[in-house]
Amino acid sequence: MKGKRGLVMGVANKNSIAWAIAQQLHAQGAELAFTFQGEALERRVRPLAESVGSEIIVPCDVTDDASMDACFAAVKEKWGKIDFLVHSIAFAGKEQLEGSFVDNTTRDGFLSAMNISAYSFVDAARRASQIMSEGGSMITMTYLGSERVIPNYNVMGVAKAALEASTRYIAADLGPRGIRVNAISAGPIKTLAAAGIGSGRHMFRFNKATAAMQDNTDLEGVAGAALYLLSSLGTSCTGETHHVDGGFHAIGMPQEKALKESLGIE
Ligand code: NAD
Ligand code: 0WE
Repeated sequence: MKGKRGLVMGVANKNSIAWAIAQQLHAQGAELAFTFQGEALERRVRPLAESVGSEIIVPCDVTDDASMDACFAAVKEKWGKIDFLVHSIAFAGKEQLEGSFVDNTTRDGFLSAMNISAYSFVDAARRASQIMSEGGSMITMTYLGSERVIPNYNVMGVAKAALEASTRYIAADLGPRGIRVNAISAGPIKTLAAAGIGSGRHMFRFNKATAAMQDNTDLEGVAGAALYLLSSLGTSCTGETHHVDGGFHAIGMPQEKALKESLGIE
C-alpha cells in the first residue's frame, strides 16, 4: 500500500472494525485520512489517527450534506486524489433493534436506518469516485442479517440488503473507470455497535458453536480481507460480498454437540 492514500469513515474507538482495518493498511504503508462522527468522538479518534501519522482528521455526519461536502473538500484540498475508501458506518434507533420487525418498524426508523446505513455508502462512493483519477477500491461493512433472519437485527438487516445491492450497482457504474467496490460480511465482533445487543451473550456462543471454524470472528481476518480488497491483490474482484465469519454463513445446521454446548445442555 506504499504510495496509496485513502479515507477511513467509521472509527469510533480502538475496538471499531474500521480501526483494525486502518492499522493493517498503515502497517502496509498506506497514508490515511479519518472522519469522526461528532465532537464527542473526536476525543477518541484523534489520538488513534495521530498514532498512524494521519494529517487529515475531519468531522463527518453522513446525514448532513454540508458535513459530507466539507469532509470530501478537505481531502481533495490536501491530497487532490485518493486511492481507496473504507465505509464502516451503520445505525438504527435502539427501539428498532428488538422484538417484532413487522410490529416495531416505524417509517422514521426504517428511513433513518436506510439513510445512515445504506445511502451513506452510495453518497460517499460518488464523492470518493470524483477524486479517484487513476482507478481505486472501496469497501463497506455488512452482516449476514441481510440474507437471513437474525433475531432483533430487524430493520438493520433490510438496510444491509440495500447496502449489498448498492455495492453491486456502484461496482457496475465505476468498473469501467478501474474502481472496484466490495462488501465484507463479518461475523459478530465485540464493538461499540455490538455492545447494545440484548441477546449478545447468546449470539456469540451460538456463533462460536455453529461456525465451521467453531470460533468467533477475529478482527485480523476482517483487516486482512480489507487489505486484499483495497490493494492490487484484489484486482478483478468487484461487486462481491465476501464473508469473513469463520464459515458461519455456510452452515445449514449446527453439529449436535456444538448446539448443546451453546445452549449449556449436558
Ligand atoms: P462502531 O460503533 O465502532 O462503528 C460504527 C460507526 O458508525 C461509528 O464510528 C459511528 O460514529 C458511525 N456512525 C453512526 N452514525 C453515523 C453518522 N450519522 N455519521 C457518521 N458516522 C456515523 O462499530 P463496528 O462494529 O465497528 O461497526 C462498523 C460497521 O461494521 C457497521 O457498518 C456495522 O454494521 C458493521 N458490522 C459490524 C459487525 C459487528 O458484529 N460488530 C459485524 C458485521 C458488520
Ligand atoms: O451492524 C451491526 C450493529 C449496527 C448497529 C448497532 C446499534 C447499537 C446501538 C446499528 N444501530 C445501533 N443502534 C444503537 O442504538 N452488527 C452487525 C452488530 C449486531 O447488532 C445486532 C446483532 C449484531 C451481530 C443487533 C441485533 C442482533 C444481532
